[in-house]
Amino acid sequence: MARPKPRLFEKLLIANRGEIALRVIRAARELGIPTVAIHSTADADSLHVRLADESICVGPASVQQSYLNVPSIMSAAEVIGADAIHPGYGFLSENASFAGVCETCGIAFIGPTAANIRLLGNKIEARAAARRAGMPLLPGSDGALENPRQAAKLVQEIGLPVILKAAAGGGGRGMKIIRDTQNLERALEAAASEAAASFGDGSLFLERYIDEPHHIEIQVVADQHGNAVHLGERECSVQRRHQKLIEESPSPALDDGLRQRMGQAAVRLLESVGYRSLGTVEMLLDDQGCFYFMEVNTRIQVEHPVTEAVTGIDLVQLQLRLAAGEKLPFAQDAVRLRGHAIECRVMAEDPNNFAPSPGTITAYHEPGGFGVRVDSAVCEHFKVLPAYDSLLAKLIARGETRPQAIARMQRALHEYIIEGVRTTIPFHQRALDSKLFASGDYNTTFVQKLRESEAKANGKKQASAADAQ
Ligand code: MV4
Repeated sequence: MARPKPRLFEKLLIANRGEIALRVIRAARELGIPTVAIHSTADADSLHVRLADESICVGPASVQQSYLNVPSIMSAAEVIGADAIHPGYGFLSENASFAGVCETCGIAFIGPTAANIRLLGNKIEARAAARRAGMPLLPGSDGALENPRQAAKLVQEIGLPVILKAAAGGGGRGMKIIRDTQNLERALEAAASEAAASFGDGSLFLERYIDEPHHIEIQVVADQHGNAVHLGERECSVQRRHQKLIEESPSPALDDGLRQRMGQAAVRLLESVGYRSLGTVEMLLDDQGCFYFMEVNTRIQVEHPVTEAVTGIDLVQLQLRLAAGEKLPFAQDAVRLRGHAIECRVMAEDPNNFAPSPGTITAYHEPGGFGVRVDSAVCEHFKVLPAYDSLLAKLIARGETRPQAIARMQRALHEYIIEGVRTTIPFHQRALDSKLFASGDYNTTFVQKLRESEAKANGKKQASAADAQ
């Protein structure tokens, strides 16, 4: 009788909620790892609590007192005997001191080291590491800006427009585009004080601003033995105010040569800093096919399922194995990207102005069928609470080709029934029906261009309706 393989971990605490908590529970269960859900008082009956092996309340509804409450979460981990914590995304997932507390307590943080997070979470340090690793950078300041005179001299050398970014910012927070130098000094002061107020660090850097770029990210996986591999890219240009709405892999903007160059640059950067776990290197791609480093995300990302769909790799199970010290089970030349995947983020928001739409879901039916995946924690009588983010579900459609993936996504969007709150489903239907999306020739101006084309079409309709009267 073969002895049962030892578990990777004795008990995994998931320090998150919603669909990503469910995602981690599913991956852990298949690996035979018992799971513990933490929850706020508002989430006592939620699906991730019901599907975990154990659960423990860590505080009241407010995130500061529950999902961000490090003393309460660490006490829960100690009391329940967890030897590993998965932070999911958001919340504490990129909090270096939380990762450090886990390391100090001898609890495995399912992610990179605290040192990786600290270095790459500082955008100035990350940019310096990217430069040392030979990754293309946009012309910009070498380190933090010292004073307005230095900034003005740099702007003269680089040329307008430039963008000011906070070292402790990221994901669009703490950014200011400068298109003329009239009020450069005032803009610097405002950006520094906003950054100090928001992030506790007013350090700024600047770089040349690319108008209308593609926002491309490369998924990298790295073990604790110095091996790192990239798993292709995700096109993330369909976004509004830095909130991604639709992602796809592969990107229609990349050919194999560009994919290889961007992937190798991303791997080289993360290898150079001794990175471990999953990591995503965000890059800007201009209309000449040149790419530039933007930032590194040191967590599993919302949009990881599109990479899973085209690689066949369960990224959360891989992340758990890597955290337990296993070596990467494949080398770069074994990675095969096949087919095409699209993800639509179904948010409880108005489909036109994206205003949050809290409330109780009164009717719910998920799409399904071949090539359709729904990652969601919505269940009967689900309450969309203003205290938490508005993501209801991620709808992923996979096809052998991009047109097939689009058609499947359109079919799935029309099957989705969600009543009681407004959702972004009508936005996704319009986006996937648009010629712009079908062409694949879009960038970060997609949402604006879609709106313009709809206004034009409506204008024509109104004009012809007026003519018809
Ligand atoms: C940029 C950029 C153009 N030029 N940096 C940084 C955070 C990330 N989420 C978006 N970021 C950008 N950095 C340079 N030098 C364009 C973006 C960008 C963006 C900027 C403003 C408004 C929407 C945007 C959407 C995607 C990317």
